[in-house]
Amino acid sequence: MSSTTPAPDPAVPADVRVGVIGVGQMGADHVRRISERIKGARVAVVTDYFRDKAQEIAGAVPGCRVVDSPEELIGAEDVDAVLIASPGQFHRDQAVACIDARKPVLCEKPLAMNPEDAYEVVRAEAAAVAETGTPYVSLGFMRRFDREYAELRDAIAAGELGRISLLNLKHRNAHTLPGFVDTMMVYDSAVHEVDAISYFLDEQVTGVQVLLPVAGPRAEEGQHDPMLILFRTASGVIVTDELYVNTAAGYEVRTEAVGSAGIATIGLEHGRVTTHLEGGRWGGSIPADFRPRFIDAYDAEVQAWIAAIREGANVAERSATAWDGYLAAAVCQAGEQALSTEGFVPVSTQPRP
Ligand code: ISE
Repeated sequence: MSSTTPAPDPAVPADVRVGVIGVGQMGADHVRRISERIKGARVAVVTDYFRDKAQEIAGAVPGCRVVDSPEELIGAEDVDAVLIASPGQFHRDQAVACIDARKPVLCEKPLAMNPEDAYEVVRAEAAAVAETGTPYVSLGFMRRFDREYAELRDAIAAGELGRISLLNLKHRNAHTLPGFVDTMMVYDSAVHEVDAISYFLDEQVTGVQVLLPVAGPRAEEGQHDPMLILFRTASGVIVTDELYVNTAAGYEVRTEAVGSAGIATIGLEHGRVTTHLEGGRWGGSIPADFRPRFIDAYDAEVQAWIAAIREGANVAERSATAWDGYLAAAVCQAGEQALSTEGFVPVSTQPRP
């Protein structure tokens, strides 16, 4: 430190040094978010399977360095907390490694690509909590931080809509990455609706049925797109979830809650509507993908995570937890089985440790 650089003020806690595993579409967005908008944190280390990409992302962040592996990042002295944004099949091992290193971790959904792996994370955290009293895992179900989701949940909880009979959900992407087959549509896309059902209704999904309509014009090999998933909850609510991941139009996520006293709809994000002065048309635009559509929810989720770490608060009280991730994986497993089964497939779960 030069003689002209003021000494750090001991009264102001240093920034949380975040290590980001995976700097593809989602991870790079989180690096920008932490670097530009999140208070009290900075990205200190990144790693990615594609080192060139990691170098490119780190190069835009002052003081950020690249390491060769998730293990090296998790063990790094200059990493206080870890954000996992790698592909879902790596999340179990990386989350368990963070728990073993006693470092708080925000793991992007899904927690794992099957309930057995997700349950391993739950068990590892339970053992760590028994020793330290501290939960370590926050799960990236960011829709819980969406303003409209929170408002709808409060309205349902307050009884404003009466007794809920149906939720009609729509989850539309403009396109998906190559290889995004049916099981990915369930574990990586529908997983958001699975968590949203518990979030809105405060109860668990007990059965799943999948209906495969006529394929859309852009369904890829191994993909039934669109797909209709039916969920049944413990109290008998039926949820319809239209998954359409190659619309080519844009990103639309909608919820309609049908109750005995009212019907509420969120996700009708129109933004600016323009009347075109020629051709007698009017219209607006559709977000390209989840990053612009849920930017505020992602920001709120990551800021809540960093604030909990800086305050020494219980991160599990500020976000979805490893247990929420396990329950979602168990429902997704029933959904995966329902892809090739007629009727509802029951959801089975392990006891909570
Ligand atoms: C992606 O991983 C996300 O989490 C998006 O929110 C979801 O809409 C998309 O389908 C997933 O692939």
